[in-house]
Amino acid sequence: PSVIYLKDYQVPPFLIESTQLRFELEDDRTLVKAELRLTRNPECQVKPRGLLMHGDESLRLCRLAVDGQVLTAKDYSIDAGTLTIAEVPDQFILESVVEIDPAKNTALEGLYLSDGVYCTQCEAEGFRRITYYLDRPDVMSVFTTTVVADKARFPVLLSNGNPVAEGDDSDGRHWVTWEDPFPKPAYLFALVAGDLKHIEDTFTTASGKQVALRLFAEEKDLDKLDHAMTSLKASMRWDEQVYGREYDLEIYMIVAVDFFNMGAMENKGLNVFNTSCVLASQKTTTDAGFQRVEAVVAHEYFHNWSGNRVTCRDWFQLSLKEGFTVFRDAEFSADMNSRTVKRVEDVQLLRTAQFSEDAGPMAHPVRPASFIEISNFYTMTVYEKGAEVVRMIHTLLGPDQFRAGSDLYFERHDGQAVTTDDFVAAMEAASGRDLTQFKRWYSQAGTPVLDITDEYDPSESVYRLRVKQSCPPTPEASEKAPFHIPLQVGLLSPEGTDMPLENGATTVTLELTESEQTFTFTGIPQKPVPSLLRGFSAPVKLNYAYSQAELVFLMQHDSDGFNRWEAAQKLGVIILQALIADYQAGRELILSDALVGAYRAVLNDTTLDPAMVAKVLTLPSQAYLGELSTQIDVDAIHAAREFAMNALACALEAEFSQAYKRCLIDVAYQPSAEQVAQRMLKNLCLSYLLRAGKPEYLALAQQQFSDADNMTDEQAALALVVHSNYQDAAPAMLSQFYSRWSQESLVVNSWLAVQASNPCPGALSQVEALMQHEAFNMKNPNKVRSLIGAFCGQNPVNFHAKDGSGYRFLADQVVALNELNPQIASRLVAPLTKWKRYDETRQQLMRDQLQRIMDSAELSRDVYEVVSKSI
Ligand code: B3K
Ligand code: ZN
Repeated sequence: PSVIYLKDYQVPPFLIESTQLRFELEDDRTLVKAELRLTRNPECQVKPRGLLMHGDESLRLCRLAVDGQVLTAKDYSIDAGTLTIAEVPDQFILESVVEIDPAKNTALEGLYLSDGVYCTQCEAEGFRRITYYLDRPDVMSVFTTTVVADKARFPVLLSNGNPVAEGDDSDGRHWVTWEDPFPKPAYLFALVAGDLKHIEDTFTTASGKQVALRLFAEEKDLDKLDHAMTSLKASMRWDEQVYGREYDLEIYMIVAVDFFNMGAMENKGLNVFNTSCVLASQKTTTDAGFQRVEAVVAHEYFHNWSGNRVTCRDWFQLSLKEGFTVFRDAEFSADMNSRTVKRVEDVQLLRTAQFSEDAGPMAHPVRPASFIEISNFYTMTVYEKGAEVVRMIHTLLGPDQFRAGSDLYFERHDGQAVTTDDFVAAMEAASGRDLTQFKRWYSQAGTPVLDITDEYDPSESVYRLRVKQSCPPTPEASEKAPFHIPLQVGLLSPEGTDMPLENGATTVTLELTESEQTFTFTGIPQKPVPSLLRGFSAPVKLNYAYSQAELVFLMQHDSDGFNRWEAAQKLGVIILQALIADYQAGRELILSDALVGAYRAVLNDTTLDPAMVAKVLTLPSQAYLGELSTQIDVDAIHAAREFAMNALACALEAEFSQAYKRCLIDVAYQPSAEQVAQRMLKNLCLSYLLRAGKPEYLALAQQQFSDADNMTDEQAALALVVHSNYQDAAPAMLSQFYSRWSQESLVVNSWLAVQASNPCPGALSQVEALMQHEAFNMKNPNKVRSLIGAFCGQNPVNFHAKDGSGYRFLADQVVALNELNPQIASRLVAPLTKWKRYDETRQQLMRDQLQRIMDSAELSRDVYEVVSKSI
């Protein structure tokens, strides 16, 4: 497979002014007729005689004509992935008819069938599986699409834009024509046909335009669409208020499908969603699920501007739309719920999943410089780190200048396909700031490390922070130039109050630009405790030698909510790292009083947000502790955490029990921030209580399981018991849960995931057995993620079993999936690629399995790229 480089970018020689498509959906094939108005691109220097189009090998060409003249085999050539017409005029109509087979499409890219519903996924390069085309984002065209199908079985026929005509044919078939007036790249094309039902609402935009909102699903799921509708309307209002962006078509549609490679897709006017990101109901969906629906609905809606109206020039610019849109959806969620909780959750994800990507063989900059398969670059780095980069611009510019920059960006580039440089240029122009050095965040991979020391001079009342920045080597570069890093800082007095700094502000943004810098604070009357990297103002690792006492102090007094949580995490890290070392050395494990005392104080403080109490009382995760280790000792980390949690449970049993009772809710269920917080703390308390060693707490969990009127409480009780020492109680609860929910596919997914992530011995054979269960389907990505993905990603102790059984299992599944669905196969393989982080025996076992995959027949580009780069 060949490597594609950003530096080789060239403007397209041809443009497509208009695209007319006609889909005839038949049982054993689909006919796709395309009529494209092509013209030479005036901006292209070269004038090739011929035309090169993208088209997957699976297309069966039936007819090809230029300006009505049918071409014969001598006029064109077809090879793997392209069709070349030897000679074309400057402006012409290209007609083609191809035959495709959606029913056989298990890759779920292009046009495929999801449980009897036709749907499409074209980003990034799926459109070339539908017809021959210039399938690149800088070719934007106006689309008119007619869909023809059997009326009884496919009553609903949808595509992008507004419906303009429809009719019935005499043979029981019908058709609908859709017109999308906004030029778009082919990756935003969508088509849906099926027996779907919908709910409907309207939205009136700020300028008074009426928009019809229609959400489609199978009839049995129609009662699970209200939350998505509420979220959609809230997103539309928020984008008007915060970014001044209005919706632009007469109709906005969302369709829920069960077979989908990722969360959702922002096709113009016709989003296609994984059911897991759009359906929600009290009985079947957890609070986290509700929040995910809200966030993903918003994310896809926000793409209408950041992605669709202004799109990417090429796929190296993917973060232009994804980083910005993730930042936008994160701010939306923060406004709708608790800002601090949202920030904590995002940082947890970034510091585990993204930092480990940045430290692994697939590390790449936010704007990658090369790729083999673009599908492999829909990553935590492009999305989440990309969002952090936009957040840093927001921090450096402040909200008003950032908004001015965003306005200018949309004004300058509406209807264009542009680059991350264009985005930054708009921010620079609107603010007058020079972001030249800042742009290194787009081109250099790796997680910067800040080493900070300080000194206080009482005679001069001066406090100094010395900051060194460095960045480890990554595959694209071993030497890194210094980053421009906004470091938000506050100083706490010994009484725990914020000291006034510049102009009386209590938080200042230090701008790091050099590898070593000293920042001096004058007029500091006493030695302060620094609160560093407030709000996690940059995606970096920070080292500062806090004492345990200082961390407890910050937990109690820091005015920055994020850093109060961070202090608890840091305290947890220090204590757990000591326990890990004790475990490794065979010493007795003893829990520090400091942690018990700090936890007790937080648990007894009823003025705190219960969600933040729950976050603070959750020890650093296995994944985060692994990420912080030079060599990951899975068993020691697990043992240390288990010991600490058990000891905390015994020491604070009474407090946990009281807090559990305080959090019981006696009013009707709402997925509101307030109730979500109470359930979160309640279930955290239950998790500790189950470790206190008293059967009465098992009874409490079982009672919560049977009495729950919502999925959050029901599922928490199930997972906690299944993962606990009460192994005898688990099977009955699991089978009760399954028989209750066997008809709810999404709930069954959580049932699979609870078993797959069970740290108790025997999880692998359980997973293998479940692969034969009626509930499992290797062709459905949600099932694969819930079972195989959860075992390999969320069950470190079992996945990393010393006999290599977990690794062998994963390699088997990757080989099987490589044929069915390369994108899913390639995502799944990630845990094996991190082999360098483990002990020598495991390293060898993991590499053996990577090699086995490598040696297996016919690797897809997706799997080939990831495996070859990590061996
Ligand atoms: N843009 C899509 C992701 C497409 C992934 C293609 N392999 C979803 C999103 O980020 O909104
Ligand atoms: Zn997106």
